[in-house]
Amino acid sequence: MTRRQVRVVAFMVAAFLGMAAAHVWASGVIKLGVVTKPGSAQNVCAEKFKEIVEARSDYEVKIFHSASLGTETEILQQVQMNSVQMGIITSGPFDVFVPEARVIDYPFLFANSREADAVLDGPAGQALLKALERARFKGLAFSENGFRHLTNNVRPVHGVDDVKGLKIRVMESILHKELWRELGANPTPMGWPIYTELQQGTIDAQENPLWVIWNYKLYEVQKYMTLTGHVYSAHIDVANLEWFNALPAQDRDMIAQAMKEAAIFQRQWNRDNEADFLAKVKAAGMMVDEAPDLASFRAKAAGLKDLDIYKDPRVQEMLQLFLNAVAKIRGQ
Ligand code: EAX
Repeated sequence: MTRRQVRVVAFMVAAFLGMAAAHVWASGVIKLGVVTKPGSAQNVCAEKFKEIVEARSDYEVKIFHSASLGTETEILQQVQMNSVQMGIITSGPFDVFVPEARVIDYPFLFANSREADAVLDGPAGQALLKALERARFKGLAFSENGFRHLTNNVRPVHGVDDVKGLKIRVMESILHKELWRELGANPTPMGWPIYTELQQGTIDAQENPLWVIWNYKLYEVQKYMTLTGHVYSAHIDVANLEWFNALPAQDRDMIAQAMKEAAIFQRQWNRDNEADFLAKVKAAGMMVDEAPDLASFRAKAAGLKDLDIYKDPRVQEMLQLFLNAVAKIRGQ
C-alpha cells in the first residue's frame, strides 16, 4: 500500500469511527530550485524543508540544484511561471523583480546576524515579503547566505582605494553593480557559478560568504581575501503566489511552517561553521586581511542611498522601515 493509500484508509476508518478527521493532503510533487550544489547554504535549507514536508504530509519535494535550472534569476522566472513551485534564492537578484528587495543588501545595514534575524523576522522583513507578491512571489521565510567578503587575485585589499579598477564579478543585481561602481571597482553582473571565469582571469575578483569560498574552492583561483562583511546576504525562500494561494489552508500552513523551521535550522548551520570555513581557507593558503579599513568602505558606500536606484518612493519607504528597525534594536 502507498503512503497515500494508508492515509486514505486511516481517514475512512477515522470517519467511520466518528473520531476527529485526519487531514488528507493535496499531494503532489513540489519542484524547488537552488543554484548551488549539495553541501551549500541553499541546499541545507532545501533538504531540511524536504525532510519536514515529507515527514508531515504526502507531498514529495524534488530539489533541482547545481544550476540545473540555470541562474538564480532564471530560477525566479521559472517560479513566476510556476514551472517550478519554489526557490531558495539569494536576496541580491530579487531587486531586478522588486526594487524594494535591494534594501536587505544595503551595505553595512546589519552589524551582526542577531540584528538581521530581528529585522527580517520582524514587521520590516514581513513588509518586504509582502512586497514580493507584486511579482507573483509568495515570500515564506529568510534563510542565510551570510556576510559577504571580497576576494581577488590582483593585490592585497586593506582600504577602499585598493579596489580601484578591479574587474569584479557581482550577482545579477542592480544594487550590487552600483555598489561596486561606487567603491571604484569595475563590476560585471554574472550568474553563479564563476570558478572558470576566475581561473581564466576573465574577472579578477568576487565577493561571497565564507561557505562559498570554501565549498566552491575559490581559494584555488583567488589569492587574497578581505573580511569586508560589506553586505548581509539573505536567501528569500519563495513559492509561486497563485500555486500557494490555491492550496488548502492546512497545506499552506504546513508548507509555510516547514520553510520557517528549515530557515532557522540553516541559519544555525552557517553560524556554527563560519569560523571553521575561515580557518580552512587560510590553511589552504589564502592571504586574509581580517582587520581591513572598513571605515573607508563605509564612507564610500554611504552615498548609495542618494543614487537613482534608491529614489523610488517604495524603496525609500522600505529602506526607512529597515533603518528604523535597526535603530530600535540598537536603542537609538
Ligand atoms: O552561491 O551568486 C552569488 O554570489 C550568491 O551568493 C550565491 O548564493 C553563491
